[in-house]
Amino acid sequence: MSICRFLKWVVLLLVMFPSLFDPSLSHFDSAKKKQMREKVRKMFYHAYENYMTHAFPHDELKPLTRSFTDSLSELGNLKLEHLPQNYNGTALTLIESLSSLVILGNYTEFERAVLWLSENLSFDVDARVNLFEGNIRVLGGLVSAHILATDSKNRLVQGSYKNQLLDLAEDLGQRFLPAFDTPTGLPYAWINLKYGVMKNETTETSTSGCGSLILEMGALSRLTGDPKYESASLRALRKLWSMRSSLNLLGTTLDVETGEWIEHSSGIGAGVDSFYEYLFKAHILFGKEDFWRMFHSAYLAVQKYFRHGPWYHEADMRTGKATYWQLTSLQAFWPGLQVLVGDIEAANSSHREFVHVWKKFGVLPERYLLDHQMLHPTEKYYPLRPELAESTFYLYQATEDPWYIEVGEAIVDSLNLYTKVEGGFASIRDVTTMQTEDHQHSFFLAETCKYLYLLFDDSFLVDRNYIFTTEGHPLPVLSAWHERLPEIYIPSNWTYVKKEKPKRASAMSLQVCPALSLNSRHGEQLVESACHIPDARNDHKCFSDEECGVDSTNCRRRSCSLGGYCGLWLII
Ligand code: DMJ
Repeated sequence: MSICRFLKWVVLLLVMFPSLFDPSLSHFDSAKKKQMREKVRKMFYHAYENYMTHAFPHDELKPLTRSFTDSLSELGNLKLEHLPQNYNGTALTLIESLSSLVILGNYTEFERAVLWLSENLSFDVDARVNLFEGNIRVLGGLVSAHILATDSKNRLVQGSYKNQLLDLAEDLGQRFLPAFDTPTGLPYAWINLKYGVMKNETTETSTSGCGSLILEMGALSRLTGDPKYESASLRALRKLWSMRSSLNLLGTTLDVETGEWIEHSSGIGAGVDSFYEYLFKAHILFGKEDFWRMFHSAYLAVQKYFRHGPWYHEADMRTGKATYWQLTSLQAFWPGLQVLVGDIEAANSSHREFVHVWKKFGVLPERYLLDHQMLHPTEKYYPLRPELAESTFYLYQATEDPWYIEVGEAIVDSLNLYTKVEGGFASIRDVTTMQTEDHQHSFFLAETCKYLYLLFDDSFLVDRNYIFTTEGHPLPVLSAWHERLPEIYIPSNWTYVKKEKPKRASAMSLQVCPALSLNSRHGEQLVESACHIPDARNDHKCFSDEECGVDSTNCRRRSCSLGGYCGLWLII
């Protein structure tokens, strides 16, 4: 080939495949991500279209029998035993799909869905709804979709949209308020959307049931200008926080009338998980110092009393003594939260353990007994939960380590292999037999597919500053919603992290271990995570002490062991 012809080929290739010559992204990586993104898109539509065909406007799809369940009234109760007779659903899965449709770029379907809901949805229904679930799935879905629909950048819904989703959200918020009418301000766990709190309603609720309302209710207040939603959820959160022990630990269940703890043991999983998440995310969204202070103490207490290496067990809030040594699939969200905080090394090491368990069983079992190294006898199920995909997405955003893409691929492959059926995606009843169950949970569309898609294609986040609610619904970080927005807090949102050198992990970490603040090189302030270890190598191993950062529990410098692992053992 003549030199001229060769150069012509090079130019042609450059024009057609620019990523071939992009040193930051190999062609292989970008092609792989594109291929995976398309696989996830197909998964989403397989789930969505089956729901629309066989279940809509009911709540959730039963993919094996291609029928439906009006499960909103029993959410939070996996057995769905007492479904009411005269409630016909509120299109829950459609509401949960709205923000995912936008992220997948399907504005036409988003607009169609918004208009349908605007004209047909009513919450004047005789359905007893779990306040926590109703808040994160329905209120969060509507508020987020309203913001996406009206965002001046997007203008996703043309002409005929007159804030109906916000009106619906406000109507729902009003219906939630009677739940807060207790002597403590802690809300009842269950509320009938038509009749309010039922006679003889249980007074038992969970920590997350009281502490995970502030993002959605706060956003509703900011959007409507009516402070009562934010006030009610804030009062509940403050009361809950006042019930912490001297170790800064909380229990799992409590009584809303008396304000007494019922279950003193707790961890970072079921019944508590999103309480921690919302303290931190409320700080990002609303900027209040208070949220940060609560989160900071709570986070350090978790690291001190629950963490055992990469694992998190449960402990008694009064003594800090370990109670249950169990891994639960809900705990897998924690590394994602740690990425937001800037504790990347801790995030990476526990994420790896969850991946190990996922690979061992093919999916994550609901509960695994760490002390006996066996599955919990009755909780062997996997209901299409998103948490591992969520953490994988956050870790990839923070590190750009291609290993996380491989993890995402493994998750996608197992979901397609074990849970995909002709009529949608089915939950797994027992991970040892992979027997399926007739339920496609709405969070599969709101979260599982969304986080997997964002892992492979984050274009939705470019030039946007969003945080995700615990149900995966995006809310914008707006200075107008901030009590106080000092400059350093702006990059605390992880969307900023990836644009910087990986060493500038998160401004938040500065506050986790404030004593070990910054080095200044070339006059530039490095906002390096106090707990950060560079995570760019495939084997995740360290070569020197400097690479190991600082332990977030006690703010001591970690060292690199002979085997190449970071830890505190050499300096204790
Ligand atoms: C989701 O509904 C939310 O993420 C919630 O906080 C707990 N987990 C489920 C899905 O597993």
